Amino acid sequence: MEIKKTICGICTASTHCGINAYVENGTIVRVEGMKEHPSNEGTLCVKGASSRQYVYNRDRIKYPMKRRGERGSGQWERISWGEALDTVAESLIRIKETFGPESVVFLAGYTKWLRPYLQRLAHAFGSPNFCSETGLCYSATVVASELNYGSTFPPDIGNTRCILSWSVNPFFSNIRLARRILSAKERRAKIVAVDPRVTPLTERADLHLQLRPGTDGALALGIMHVLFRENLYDARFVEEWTSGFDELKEYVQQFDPEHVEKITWVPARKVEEAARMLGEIKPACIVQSASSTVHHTNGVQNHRAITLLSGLTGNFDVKGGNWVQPETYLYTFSSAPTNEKKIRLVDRLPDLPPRIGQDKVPLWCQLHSEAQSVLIPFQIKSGKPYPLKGFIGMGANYRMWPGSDFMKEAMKELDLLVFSDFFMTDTCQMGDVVLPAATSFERSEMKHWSDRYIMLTKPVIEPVGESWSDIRIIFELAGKLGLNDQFWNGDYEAAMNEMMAPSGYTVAELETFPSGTFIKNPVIPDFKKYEKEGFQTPSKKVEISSSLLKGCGFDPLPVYREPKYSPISTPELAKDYPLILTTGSRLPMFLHSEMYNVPWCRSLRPYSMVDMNPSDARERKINQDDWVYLETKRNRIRVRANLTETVLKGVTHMVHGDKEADVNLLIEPDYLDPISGFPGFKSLLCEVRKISTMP
Ligand SMILES: Nc1nc2c(c(=O)[nH]1)N[C@H]1C(S)=C(S)[C@@H](COP(=O)(O)OP(=O)(O)OC[C@H]3O[C@@H](n4cnc5c(=O)[nH]c(N)nc54)[C@H](O)[C@@H]3O)O[C@H]1N2
Ligand SMILES: Nc1nc2c(c(=O)[nH]1)N[C@H]1C(S)=C(S)[C@@H](COP(=O)(O)OP(=O)(O)OC[C@H]3O[C@@H](n4cnc5c(=O)[nH]c(N)nc54)[C@H](O)[C@@H]3O)O[C@H]1N2
Ligand SMILES: [Mo]
Repeated sequence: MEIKKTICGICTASTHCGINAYVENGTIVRVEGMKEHPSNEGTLCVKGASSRQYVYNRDRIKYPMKRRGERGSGQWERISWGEALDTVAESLIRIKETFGPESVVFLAGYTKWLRPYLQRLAHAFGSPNFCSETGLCYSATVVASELNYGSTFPPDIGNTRCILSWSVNPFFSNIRLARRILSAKERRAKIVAVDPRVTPLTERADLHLQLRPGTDGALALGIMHVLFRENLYDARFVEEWTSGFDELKEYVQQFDPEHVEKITWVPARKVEEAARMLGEIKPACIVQSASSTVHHTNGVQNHRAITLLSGLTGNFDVKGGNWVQPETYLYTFSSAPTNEKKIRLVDRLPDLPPRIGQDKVPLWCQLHSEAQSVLIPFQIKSGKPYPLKGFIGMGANYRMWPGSDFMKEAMKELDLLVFSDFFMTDTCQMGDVVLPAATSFERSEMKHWSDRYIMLTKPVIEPVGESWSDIRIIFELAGKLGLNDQFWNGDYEAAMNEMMAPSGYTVAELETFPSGTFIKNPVIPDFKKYEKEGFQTPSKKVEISSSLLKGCGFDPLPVYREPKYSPISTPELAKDYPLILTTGSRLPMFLHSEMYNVPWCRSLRPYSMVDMNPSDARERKINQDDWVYLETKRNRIRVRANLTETVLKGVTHMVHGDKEADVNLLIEPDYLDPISGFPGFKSLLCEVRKISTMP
């Protein structure tokens, strides 16, 4: 038996735990967390521990396959890789000649590792339409902080004395982050947690602000009100480095804690307490969610208000506060610079036709170099501003979209649907050609961690069936499309060497560190860089009043507006649908639509459930585990009731990605934030009705 080093590629790019794979006769017989890896130091969560059931799952796609008969009829014919790639390349060239290269969409789902090369393929082919899950995850938070500060600013948790955790549940979503927050707590850092639900983090916090979903902006403005009233803000920073402060001060007059309590349900004295902790304890940092605050129709403006708290309290770009660090590779700062942007061919975008969404969410497109995936189904249906005909999806899942049935129907109108995935999902079932992808255990990839750590993995087993790594699929397809010269003539090692060139590392050197290595020459940014360069905004200042928003006809201040559907904005609707619905809070054993087919994970939640407060249940004569309809104005799904005090009275929660009860059927496809195009996944109105006779 050999112990081989690799990573778990299942959850977030910032975690990806180090794994020891015990391999016997070419088969993984056991996995454990890698002790020497700084990301997890020997630990693994339930998903990583279930790796064998994931890799050797009976749903794995084993061979390239071509559709026989009607789309979606489930009839497939095994074909060779050669035939598969020829078929796809011929169709792509035909579509390109008839409709132009822009009519092909290249989409990466949740998986990150293949993105630089898939975006390169899209742009080299001539299509501006590379897109990903960032159309509804993370990027809107980046846009919000760029509007304010011209950059993002990750928290310096290792040196902080106070953490304002604004809608993160790392015990379920990111165990690496959870461990770092716990270490800070051991050093007696204070924790203020903002979350509408009770979570393992809020239980460990010094103060929990349990707000009504979607009212984050009002809460942040309420905290500002107290900071200004009690002179707890950094007047020198404000004076020297911000524009629009006086208008903001005037605007937040109305957000006194009592008024804020009415909007957000957070007791006034807790708003005051939070402001005092944030204003008085230095340094303090904000830990932001990758998505919860921007999964609202008012998300970008709410998130702007939250992030402004950092500058206003003098915690921006300081040790132990939020520290501006440019991403080095795939959304992570490792201190080893790479050529990622260059390899993505982002600089070609201005010369390519407009991206999907450039007409509808121009500001988001200006600040984010992808097409807006959420808007794909609208463009398929309308054919405007130009038709879409082909779709290459790597790890694509139509249930990601709000109004998932709308996306599914739209996809059926395309001429070509190609998917690569590990598993035969119901999205793959709709395809014309399906390609088997290799998991992190079967491929070689480069990884960066913010612990200033880097690793180049090697396959620990032969690929399952005839699966290939996505990169190999991309490189070979590029060859068939006549783009070999832009793909290092098929040499992945040469590509990685070019990627890593600015860091001074080569593949050959990294191969000598099978479990990875701390960066030898870290490039570490200073603090308070703005003192030399100003901020990367048009005015070089912190734009409390945003010139870019103003230019696009939006409110320049981070004003608070109610979610599009709420008891306050739509009281009539709230009569029929009196409960607030938030969706998609993470569970530790599932990842979106993934892990439901992995027995250990599934056993922890064997059926679909909606979380509701016991008093709401009592009013509806609903008991634990009863079958109910979870219903919105648009649709209903059948689930079982889970009675829990983790949600407030009046609030319900349902996970997303469960194909037996897809909550995205309940959401209108155009229930979106007008600035980012992000869906309002987390502030909806619903009702829960007991099913008395089972259909
Ligand atoms: N196990 C597991 N881990 C994951 C994922 C997964 O599917 N499963 N997904 C990954 C991905 S893509 C992402 S984006 C991250 C997300 O990571 P997190 O943001 O940490 O996790 P979430 O559970 O989505 O959201 C955090 C909290 O936001 C709260 N919340 C809901 N609505 C609101 C609101 O209106 N305001 C505020 N302030 N809070 C609200 C929820 O109650 C929840 O506790 O997790 C990543 N990690
Ligand atoms: N209602 C609601 N909807 C949501 C959310 C919510 O909170 N509420 N959250 C949103 C967010 S933040 C996100 S990030 C999205 C995520 O949504 P999706 O991108 O749909 O996420 P997954 O279901 O994890 O992954 C899709 C597919 O990728 C495959 N896959 C995984 N890794 C690889 C790989 O390396 N190669 C290939 N070829 N395939 C791979 C998986 O098997 C799976 O079939 O969902 C969004 N949808
Ligand atoms: Mo996400």
